[in-house]
This record gives sequence, structure tokens and C-alpha cells, in this order.
Amino acid sequence: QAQGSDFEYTERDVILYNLGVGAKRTELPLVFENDDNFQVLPTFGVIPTFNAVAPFSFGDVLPNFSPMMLLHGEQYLEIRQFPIPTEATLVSYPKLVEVVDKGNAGIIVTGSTTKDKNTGKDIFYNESTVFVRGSGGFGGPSKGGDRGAATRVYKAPSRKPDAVVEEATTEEQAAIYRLSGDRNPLHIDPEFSKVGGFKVPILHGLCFFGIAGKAVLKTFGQFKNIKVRFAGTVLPGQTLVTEMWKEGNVVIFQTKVKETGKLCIAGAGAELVDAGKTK
Ligand code: HDC
Repeated sequence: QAQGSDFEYTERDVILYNLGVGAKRTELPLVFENDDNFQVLPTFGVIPTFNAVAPFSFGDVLPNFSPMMLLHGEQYLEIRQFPIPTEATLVSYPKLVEVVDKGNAGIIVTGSTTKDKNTGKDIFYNESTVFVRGSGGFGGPSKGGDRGAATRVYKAPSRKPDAVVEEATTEEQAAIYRLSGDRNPLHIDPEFSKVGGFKVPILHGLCFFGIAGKAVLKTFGQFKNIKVRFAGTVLPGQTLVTEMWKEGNVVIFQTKVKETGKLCIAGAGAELVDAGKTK
């Protein structure tokens, strides 16, 4: 097996992550290590692989690659073991899944398996899609492959949502979230974000992914996988409205920015561990 990247974390990292995706001081299982039910939100599964060293660089596989033009396009996360440890040393093995040519943009999908370093057992699997503006037109395939749940686009039913959860982000949301590992200046430095086309640094996709995932968890219970498309940007301080529909063991959801009415997460879904729980 290829050389993996270690990621060691403790309860302090768990609390910082939970706070980064909006945990409240009153939610003791998320913010107090001595709570009997202390836990890490399942979307933490994206963190161990984030800074793992991949066997390729984005500039190797796309023309005109610029980090300032990169946006997070989609994310798929599978949780392969419960309960998720609240401290561990994990090891991630990233690989190139595919490169897609959208004409004016290039897309790169990275897949990564994360294992417990001690037991060797799988804990998480991720697929991350980045959308790089200005890096298309190289004659690559214009569509990606079908990899089941990892590439599924969920369709919101036409009925009213079964549940709606509203959550305000704070002005400091990105400043806190970045401490869990994504130090991309796009989310903190206006000089950098301006070059990418954003006057104000935008919120991490994986931060609002975490907030939406928390809404699904708190409403319908634990999920074993989750897939989202980042359909629009979010500014720190905006309020997120997550609409959810339960269909069998799946929660289909989408998230809107309250201030603009625009979708920031679309075509999303999560497969529940226990389909029995209703709202
Ligand atoms: O959808 C637009 C957008 O702005 N989305 C929001 C992006 C965003 O805010 N992301 C989060 C913040 S950035 C971030 O967090 C970076 C982070 O620090 C680093 C991540 C690194 C993770 C890697 C770990 C390994 C936008 C701009 C993405 C697309 O909009 P348009 O240009 O208007 O595209 P459109 O004309 O609608 O479609 C063109 C083709 O592209 C496909 N597509 C659209 N949105 C996509 C997408 N594909 C993937 N992801 C998306 N989000 C469309 O389907 C279309 O293809 P086709 O014509 O074949 O249907």
C-alpha cells in the first residue's frame, strides 16, 4: 500500500471542529469532553484527509491552474465505523479519481480512504470535487463517472419539506472553522479572495456542509453517508435554511442563504443508519 498521511486528534480538536460548524455552548455533548454523551459530529470525517499528501498536484492535472480560482464543488463522505472515535491517530490514502473538462472550468475528483492507524480498519471514505474556473478546454471528458452514492444527485420532492432548520452563521465562522485544517486564504484574506472574485472572504464549503449535516443529524439521527453539491457561495454572518425530506432511509436536503434566497447546497442527501427514527 502507498504511503499514507497521519492525522492525530484529541477531544480538543473535536470541540474546535464542532464549534466551527456552529455547536452552541448549551449543546454539552458537542462542547464538553466530560459529558457522558461527548461526540464528534459525523461530518468531522472530512477533516483527517484534508491535508493528506496526494500522489499528484492540481497543477499536474489541469492547465492554467490557479489556487485563487479553485472552489469546492462537491463532497461525498462515508462513515465506515461507529461510534466515531473522539481521539485517535488515523491515516489517509488520497488518490486521483477523475478529471473532467467543463469547457470554461476543470474539475478534479480526489478519493481518500481513512483508516485507524492501530487497528487498520476503515473509518471514513471521502470524494472531494474541486471546480477550477479558467482551467477547462483541454479536451478531457465532459462528464464524470457513476460511482453510486458518491456521485448521486438527489432530487428534492415537490411536497413541502418534512423539516426545516434555520441557523445563523457568525461573522467569525470562517476564522474559527479554518483552525480545523483548511487554511485556504480565500476564507480569511480579502486581498486573496478579491483576486478570486469575492470582495469579502467566503465561507468554507465544508463549514456549511457541517452545519447542514448537523441539521440532518439532529432531526433524523445518525447517517452513514452524505453527498452535497456546493451550488452557491455563503458569506460569514449569513443565515442558512436547510430543508429536509425523509424518503425511506434517505434524507434528501438542500440549503438556502436566507438573505438572498439562493441555494448554497443542492441535490444533497444522506443515508441514515437507522431508518426508523421519524422527526
Ligand atoms: O456553483 C457555482 C458556485 O459558486 N458554487 C459555490 C462554490 C463554493 O462556494 N464552494 C465553497 C467555498 S470554496 C472552498 O471551500 C475551497 C476550499 O478551501 C478548498 C476545497 C478543497 C477540497 C479538496 C480536498 C482534496 C460554481 C462557480 C461552482 C459553478 O457555477 P457556474 O460556473 O455558473 O457553472 P454552471 O454553468 O452552473 O455549470 C457548468 C458545469 O459545471 C457543473 N457544475 C456546476 N456547479 C458545480 C458543477 N460541478 C461540480 N460542482 C459544482 N458545484 C454543471 O453541472 C455544469 O456541467 P454540465 O454542463 O455538464 O451539466
